[in-house]
Amino acid sequence: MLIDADRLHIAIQKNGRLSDTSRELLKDAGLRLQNGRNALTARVDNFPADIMFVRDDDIPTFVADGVCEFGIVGGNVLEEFRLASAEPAVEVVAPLGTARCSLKLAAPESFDWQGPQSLAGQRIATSYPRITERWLADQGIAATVVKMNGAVELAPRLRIAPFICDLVSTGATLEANGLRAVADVFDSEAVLIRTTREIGVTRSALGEALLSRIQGVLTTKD
Ligand code: PRT
Ligand code: ZN
Repeated sequence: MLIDADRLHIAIQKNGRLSDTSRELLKDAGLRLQNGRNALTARVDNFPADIMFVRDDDIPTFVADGVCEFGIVGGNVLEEFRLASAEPAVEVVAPLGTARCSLKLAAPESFDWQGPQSLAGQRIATSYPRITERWLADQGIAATVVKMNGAVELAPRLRIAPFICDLVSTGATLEANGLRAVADVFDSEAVLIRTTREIGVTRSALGEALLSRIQGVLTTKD
């Protein structure tokens, strides 16, 4: 797609826990999307913007690279991206209050947890290695972090690692896998992000207009 200088490009998750609320927010802000569910992009027919439907993990990169001026992503994914980048050219412009969850350290239910020192020299499986490593450093604990891209809660059973650091909302998944949360590592919610790259006068003005519409929606929801 041609990235034209007089339109905004907004990245949202294609399918997943952020998709419905992201679409809803844009709709409540008055943006009418032309394409249906299965398209990879959608033109907005009453505002100069195009929507890109992507994997959530790609959203911070797209916004930092300036491919999209705006994006909606989980604070956890954004934080992991920031810790991985030398100069992450992205800023949070609005916390959205949706997709709330916490990255938690969990141990087998039967484990005699004595506090973070119980992790010394142990292995911890997670999809968020940098956030986990930062937390360990803050606690002054040396442990081995093992990156998994999914099914992290299976790690103890598969003997990959006795501990995990994973997202929790209800806690049902931990319980179903014989695990219990022992420490809070990072609290997350969906956030609206904007590129800090130079985007020119027209798109800057469009960005301000979009942001004020979104802030209007968020205020009425408070
Ligand atoms: O395909 P794509 O890469 O785009 O999506 P994804 O599969 O990586 O992400 P997705 O849609 O599962 O989650 C997107 C974002 O939603 C996450 O990055 C978080 O910011 C947020 N979120 C909120 C959650 C949860 N709640 C959540 N509960 N993400 C994942 N979970 C997992 C949790 O890890 C557990 O395995 O859902 C499972 C159920 O949780 P419990 O505690 O309710 O049992
Ligand atoms: Zn993802």
